[in-house]
Amino acid sequence: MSEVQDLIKQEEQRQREGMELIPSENYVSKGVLEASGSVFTDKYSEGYPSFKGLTKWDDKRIAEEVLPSKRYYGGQENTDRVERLAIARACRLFGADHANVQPHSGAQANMAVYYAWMEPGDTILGMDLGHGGHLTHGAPVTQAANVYNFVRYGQKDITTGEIDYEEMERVALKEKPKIILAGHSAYSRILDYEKIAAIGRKVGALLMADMAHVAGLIVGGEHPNPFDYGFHVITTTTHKTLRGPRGGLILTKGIVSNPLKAPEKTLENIPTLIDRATFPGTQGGPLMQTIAAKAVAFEEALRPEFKDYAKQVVKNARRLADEMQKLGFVLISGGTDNHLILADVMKSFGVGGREAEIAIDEIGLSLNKNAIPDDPLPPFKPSGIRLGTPAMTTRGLKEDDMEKIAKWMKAAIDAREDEKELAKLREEVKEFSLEFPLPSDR
Ligand code: DSN
Repeated sequence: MSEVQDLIKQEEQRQREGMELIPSENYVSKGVLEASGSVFTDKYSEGYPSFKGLTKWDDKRIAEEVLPSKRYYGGQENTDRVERLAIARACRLFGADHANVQPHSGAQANMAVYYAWMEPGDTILGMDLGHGGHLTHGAPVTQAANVYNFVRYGQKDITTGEIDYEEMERVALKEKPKIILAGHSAYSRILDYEKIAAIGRKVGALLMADMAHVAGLIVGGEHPNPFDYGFHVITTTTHKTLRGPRGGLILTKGIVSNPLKAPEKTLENIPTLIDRATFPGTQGGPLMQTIAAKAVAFEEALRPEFKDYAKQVVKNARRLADEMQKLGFVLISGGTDNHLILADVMKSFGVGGREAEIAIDEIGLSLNKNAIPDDPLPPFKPSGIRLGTPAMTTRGLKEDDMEKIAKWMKAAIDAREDEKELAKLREEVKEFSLEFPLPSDR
């Protein structure tokens, strides 16, 4: 135990003395951290709580009212109430009819949707991993790619990030996918949900949006909500821009019915189909400590100040992109409309993404190497780096601080073989970072 405690202390120190630039990471509040480490971790709660007679708008009543439990184990009076709170808050955040808060991760959430709606061999049209899509959108190394048939769309022009919607439509008409999947993990523009939905309707596909990266921007009002364009399902993680615990979430439109009875496979039954596909379809017991932490994070995201946070994330990213370009970084899609930046460091400075990641890490700024679209280099030594502003913005950094961050990154790349210079830069980053306490230290 003492070794682990030591490592926790060391990680706290690393986080305090550096800045997190990885766009899929964030720093959670004390409340989220406490719920994550609470005694809910001890509880088995297979099954779902029901809302019988309760509205999703009255947290006070949800927190107080104990209903007969429908789970497979006893002792659920608190787990039922905490899961109901998480569900109700998630629905309010995204304008969903139903939420499944049990997926252990974004990957589990996506698997549950595929399993709920498709048969082995059915086709999904998703964004190419190499053009910004995600592993779970059909990378050949995944289990899903061995069960389902993935076809792809990508960017038409990587200098602007424009998606090739004509190609998307052509592929959709030819392949008749059961699901059209909008979403990405390394793309810095905004998808045209209206166009995607129109294509989906033409071929009768389920419209699914994997919003893991931009979920916080959607609830903060900075990005469009796919539900407003007729999407049927949104999956997301809860720990990126949404700033909750590490986990997954599935939001649906449709009729919620008893998960113990198999409903017909229709669009309106999607909420129940997905509940059944999550448990018992693809998961066992939910992580109740994480569900409690999700409930805390969702309440934080419902507060008006979360809108200010989301706005600042985007402002910071735009400014950081500008400052990086001034220093010679070549950016994929020429800039950003969200929280994320993808830079081709090979083209910019003749340096690989891996070397850049190591040098920048060396001075206390964490980001990740990343493939650029149609990267000629292999995934472990790609041409690019990926970074973003969700975590820095939580620490309290504003637009003018982005100039410093961009300069430090460039200086680290330039000094990548100069240990003395890297050590000097590390001290500067440390001094700066300590001025911005972690939320859990405030
Ligand atoms: N690994 C996540 C990311 O960094 O984007 C996606 O799951």
